[in-house]
Amino acid sequence: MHSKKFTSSKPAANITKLSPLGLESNHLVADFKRYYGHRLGRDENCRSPYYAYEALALAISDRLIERWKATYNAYKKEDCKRAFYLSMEFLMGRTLSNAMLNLGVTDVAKSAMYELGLEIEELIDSEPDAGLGNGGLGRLAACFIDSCATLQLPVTGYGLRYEYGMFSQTLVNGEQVEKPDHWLRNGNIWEIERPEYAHRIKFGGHTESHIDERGKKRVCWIDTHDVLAVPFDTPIPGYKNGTVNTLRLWKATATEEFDLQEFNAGDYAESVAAKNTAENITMVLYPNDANENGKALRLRQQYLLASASLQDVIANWVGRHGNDFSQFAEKNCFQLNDTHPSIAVAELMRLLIDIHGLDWDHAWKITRNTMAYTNHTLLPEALERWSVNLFESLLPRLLEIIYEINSHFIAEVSVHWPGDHDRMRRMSLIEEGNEKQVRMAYLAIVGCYSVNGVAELHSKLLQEGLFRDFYELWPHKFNNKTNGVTPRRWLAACNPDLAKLISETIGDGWLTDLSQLEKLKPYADDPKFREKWYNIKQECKSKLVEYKRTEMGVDLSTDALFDVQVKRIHEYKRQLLNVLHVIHLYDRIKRGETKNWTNRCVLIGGKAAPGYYMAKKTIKFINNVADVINNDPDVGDKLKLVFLPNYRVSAMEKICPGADLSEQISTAGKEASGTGNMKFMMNGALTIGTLDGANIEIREEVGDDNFFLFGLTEGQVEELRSHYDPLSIIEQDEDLKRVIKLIECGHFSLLEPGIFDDVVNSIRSSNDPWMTVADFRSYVDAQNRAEIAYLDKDNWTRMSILNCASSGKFSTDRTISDYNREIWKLTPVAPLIS
Ligand code: 26Q
Repeated sequence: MHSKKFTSSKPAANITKLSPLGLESNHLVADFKRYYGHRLGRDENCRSPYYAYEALALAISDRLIERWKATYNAYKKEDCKRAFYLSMEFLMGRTLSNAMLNLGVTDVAKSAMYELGLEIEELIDSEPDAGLGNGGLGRLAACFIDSCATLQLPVTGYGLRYEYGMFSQTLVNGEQVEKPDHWLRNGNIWEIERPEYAHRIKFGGHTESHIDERGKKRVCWIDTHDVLAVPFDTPIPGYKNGTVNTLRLWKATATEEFDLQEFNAGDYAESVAAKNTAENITMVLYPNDANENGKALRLRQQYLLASASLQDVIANWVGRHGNDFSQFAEKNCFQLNDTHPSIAVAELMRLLIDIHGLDWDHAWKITRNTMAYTNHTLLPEALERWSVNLFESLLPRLLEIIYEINSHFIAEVSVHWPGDHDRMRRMSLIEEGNEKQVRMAYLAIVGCYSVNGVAELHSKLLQEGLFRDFYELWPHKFNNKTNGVTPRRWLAACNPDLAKLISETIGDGWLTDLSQLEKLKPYADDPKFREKWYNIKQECKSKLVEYKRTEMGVDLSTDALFDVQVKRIHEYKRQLLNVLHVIHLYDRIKRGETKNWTNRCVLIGGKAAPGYYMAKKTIKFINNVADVINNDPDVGDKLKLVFLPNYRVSAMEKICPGADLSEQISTAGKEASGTGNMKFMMNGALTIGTLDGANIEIREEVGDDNFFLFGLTEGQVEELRSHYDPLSIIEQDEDLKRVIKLIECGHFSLLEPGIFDDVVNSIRSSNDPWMTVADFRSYVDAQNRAEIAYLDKDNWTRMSILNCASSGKFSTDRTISDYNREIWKLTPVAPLIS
């Protein structure tokens, strides 16, 4: 049949050579039609915009893929140093509009769709969010890889391809009800499965050691239950630069011999069912929930990510350099996104020693020169620990290696502080006690050459507090990298009208050099510019109102001050303080104290971890208070309180352009950085905030006159702790007393007596770690200053412009340049156009 004999299964160049795809409207229209009609098999009777989304997405994806290959080839040819961002979370949100922006085809695609009678917004909105993260840490990873591609840095993201992402939040009678997020139900056109690059991951079993032919001790990890990690790759385009990097997410599947073995045993149905054990590993994203700590499945996830990613990088290395690892550390580095992937420290040691035959010292030198760790929390209770017993049964070889790292490390400590046994106990990677625990943060610090916090204050507090002993031992390892957000998604794409005004005024250089927004500063005093700015903000507010009206049937007036707090619900973030203030405003209205009143819409959104009792109570509390206020005819437009359900990336894209006031009110010293604060600032909201996390740097950039500061400082909070007396604070504050009374007398729980007792008790307790009551007065005063400022529309707009103009520092392009200059030291590489 075939006249030609194939000697190799490798595709010939004539198969892989393709001519470049056009970026004009007619090219997109033609490709769209082909995908819609042929690939997807739809016709004019199909009413769902989802298929139109898919057809356009496929056309856009083709254009990414050709650039992806060019980037891949350039990195290969240059043999450049590479970095790998290891993260259990990549909170990507939607892809289509960002991909079009970065390819530079936003307007062309819009008119192409228009020509076909389609509204592109509708297509964009039918894409489900890739919600593979909890919040800040996961979204930071997504912004980082966007900036890496824009800066043309050879960085690959490694993560997990959860079948179910962050749960979707619904409200029933004001309470959060979680629904599974089956985001892959209709497929995912952006990913490419690459089974040929799968890796085998070991679990369980035991170790045996023997002396090899060269007299060296070798350890084998045997009788394991293996699973396969299969990569799915997603293209990550840079902004209009031809670079397309890779996000590689691992899916766990059963191994082939697992199938055979069980099949031969005769239990066909059971063996197929047992595949679930393997596939379960990447089934679901863990919510950030104290109740989920210590779960074996989470440790399996972490190890699968670390092992698969390291094996992948090493396989690549060995393919080029054989077993010569002498240059490995010069050419590779791994950034660990919190301790979640920090088992990578021990896994790299295992792979180098057990698989590639390096001796301990050589392997340790490589490990310590390739790994870098970012911390994202100051809460001691959030530091990851794993039971030694669990480790022993799941990852016995890794536990041995951790013990050996520890014994070398403790020897180092005892040289530095001879006889200081208390310090050795404090610093040990193993916490002694009833149940021995592995301290993952310490493993990360010991195994990495760089340890960073995510804002100036946070990094300082790590050195002085949580990691003090380690800072004294290795001060050179510690550094700060203040977070950022990508201005492409968080200004250009989500607020196109404002972006257009900015570009018309100062040119479009700001998109890749956000410090250029400074050029807007003189325009803050230009009445014409101010009017344009004001009109755009009002338009964004209208769109937000419209979005909420269709979604939840509430009507808001855009004349009101839009006061927004969206973030995970957590006591330290103090959504309760916000509600106390709302109740105080309500009380003022009821008392008739409404002279010089500023109408206000308070919008609060966020998910509570499913097992976090107080967070869930807070949601119920917000909804009950909202119910009373919004239905009281005395209140009318003066005050509205709305809980925004199912807060997620795509919701923030609609919310942040329409915010006037950004609530960043955590107890000082508790929020590592915050990144929502930056998105709001970039879109011209003013901040009301404490001296916490990146708020401090935001205030430094924009100036105290354009920021509503309140609250105790971190130092004052710690000083007050020993003699905190909320009851006397309440007693001395008439307004606060009335607010507490209203809650206590059941005003917001008439049909549900006592349901908010725990809420009131928590803030009245002298052990309240978040000291909500301590900041009440100062918060109310700051809110008052904001209200008065808002009455002067012109001056408010001026401050809004100055906030945006001062947000240049908070681009992840700046953050990533800092990481690169001080930690990774990569050289940018432009794609190879063949
Ligand atoms: C832990 C154990 C078991 C299951 C889940 C987890 C878990 C998951 C996610 C623990 C923590 C997280 C996420 C933390 C996070 O998002 N931290 C935030 O990181 C942002 C980016 O640096 C900062 O801006 C925020 O201040 C910080 O709270």
